[in-house]
Amino acid sequence: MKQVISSLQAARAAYQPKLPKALQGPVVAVEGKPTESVGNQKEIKELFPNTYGMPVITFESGSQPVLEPFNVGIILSGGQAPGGHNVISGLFDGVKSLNPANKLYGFILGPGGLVDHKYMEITPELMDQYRNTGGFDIIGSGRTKLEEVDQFEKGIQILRELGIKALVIIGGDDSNTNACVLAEYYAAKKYGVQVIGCPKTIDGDLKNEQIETSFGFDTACKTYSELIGNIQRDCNSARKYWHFIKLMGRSASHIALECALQCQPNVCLISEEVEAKEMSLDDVVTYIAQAVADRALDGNNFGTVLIPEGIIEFIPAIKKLIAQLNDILATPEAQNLGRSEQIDFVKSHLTKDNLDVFNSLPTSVARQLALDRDPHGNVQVSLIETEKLLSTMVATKLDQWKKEGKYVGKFGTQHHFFGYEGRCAAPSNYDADYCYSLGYNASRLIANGKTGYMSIIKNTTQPASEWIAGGVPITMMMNLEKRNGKMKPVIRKALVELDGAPFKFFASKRDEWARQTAYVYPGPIQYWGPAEVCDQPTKTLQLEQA
Ligand code: FBP
Repeated sequence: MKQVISSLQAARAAYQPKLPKALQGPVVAVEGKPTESVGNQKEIKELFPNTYGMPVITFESGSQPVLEPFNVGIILSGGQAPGGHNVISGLFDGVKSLNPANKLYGFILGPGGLVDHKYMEITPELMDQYRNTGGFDIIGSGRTKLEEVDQFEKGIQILRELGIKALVIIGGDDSNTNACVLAEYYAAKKYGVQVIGCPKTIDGDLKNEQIETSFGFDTACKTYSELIGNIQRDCNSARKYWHFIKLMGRSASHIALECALQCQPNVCLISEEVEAKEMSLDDVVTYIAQAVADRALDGNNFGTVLIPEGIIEFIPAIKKLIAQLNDILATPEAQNLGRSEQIDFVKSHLTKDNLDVFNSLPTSVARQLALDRDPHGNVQVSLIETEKLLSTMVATKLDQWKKEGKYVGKFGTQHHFFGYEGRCAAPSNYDADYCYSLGYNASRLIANGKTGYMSIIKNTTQPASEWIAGGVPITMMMNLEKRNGKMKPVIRKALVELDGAPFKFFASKRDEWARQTAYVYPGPIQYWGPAEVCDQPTKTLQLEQA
């Protein structure tokens, strides 16, 4: 189906994303030393005998061997993130540059498309409609977990039928973990199909020494920051509301922190700090209420509060409760029950401490924690209205303080949840270039016969020509963690580091931002204009790399 396109989209379609210098011509793969996983080395090595210990790869200018024509498959997995189409266009251009007869097939609606044999060829005409656009709609995405042998075997049938030599899986930590399991399985079976991962997620939590940032984080944070800036202008104009703004990011608070660095709100909660300080829900509420009361002393009955959506899971008492709920829900008895029976079953199996916490939560929150899980076993935090929960509890506390003569202001509230608004935004120049490079680079990993690797692009705070392209073995990022009641090999999630430069900078400024009105209004993403306006990476990345 041909899309109806806006004039901005038409102008953006003509944008040629930048590539690192090394990828602008033929490459040679330079191998580093053998690697170890970040944790549980012995167990991970046993689980991945064919893909463990491989070296980190860096591409340098060199000569590319001439290859027979081959076909490649691509899957978009999990939540949308700006730049997905550019990974595909980079891969498309990369495989075509190796041999124009090469074909790229997209599996429809995520990993399920591979298993159910639903696919389409990505033709040049189709590709050209999606260059530099947001969204994953070219082939769609899905959250089916690829982890069963039966799925892998169904996958190999269609891969063979289509003559596919390599599969590229674009996903977050869970999807790349599954990509690695698939790579290992196909390697062990000597099926001759390579599997390459690409680091995607707006959450920003798929990063480590080798991966500077996951794609989409830059655009999503800039989109939310524009909206937060607009709210702050409104807030500072009317001066009558406290805006409680929940921001996506299932576990880590990277998005909230980046938006705080960009917008300088009055309050920004960081889940990792809440956990480290062992704060209770009441401590969190008191912290916000104090900021409200302090500003009221200056006559400022307005403000902004940023809340990471995963905060509830980081409050130690609730975290303990969720861990036990996960174990209870993983038992066969629990899985055969209806939803209302499950609640009773869960309650009858909780320890006294956990039951007390469970009973203290509003019913809707307790039900969310107890029942709804995504296919990877995660609590669906985006469905919990934490912004309303916290503002209601702050209002109760302020009423109490008013009675005690400790608070003199007025407390009107508005609520917002920014998540889906940013996940399909048209990629910023940074994400357009970064994603295109990740995809193009994946074609070079394939050409060099690699499997079980993730495509990586580093040095991205420098101009694109100086970016460094290569690959990291996925096993290197793994350790064992408990999932659905069992220890599983998974890529370690990167949470906000409290001794890292972005958090430290925020912590050094937040008291000033809390009391004063020090708002910054970042405005919309710009595509054309001076580099300091259009091409800046996130503040998080700039502080990390400084
Ligand atoms: P990924 O980790 O798959 O990229 O998705 C992250 C995310 O956008 C979270 O921020 C959010 O909690 C979740 O997806 C929402 O999931 P869904 O798209 O299924 O509603």
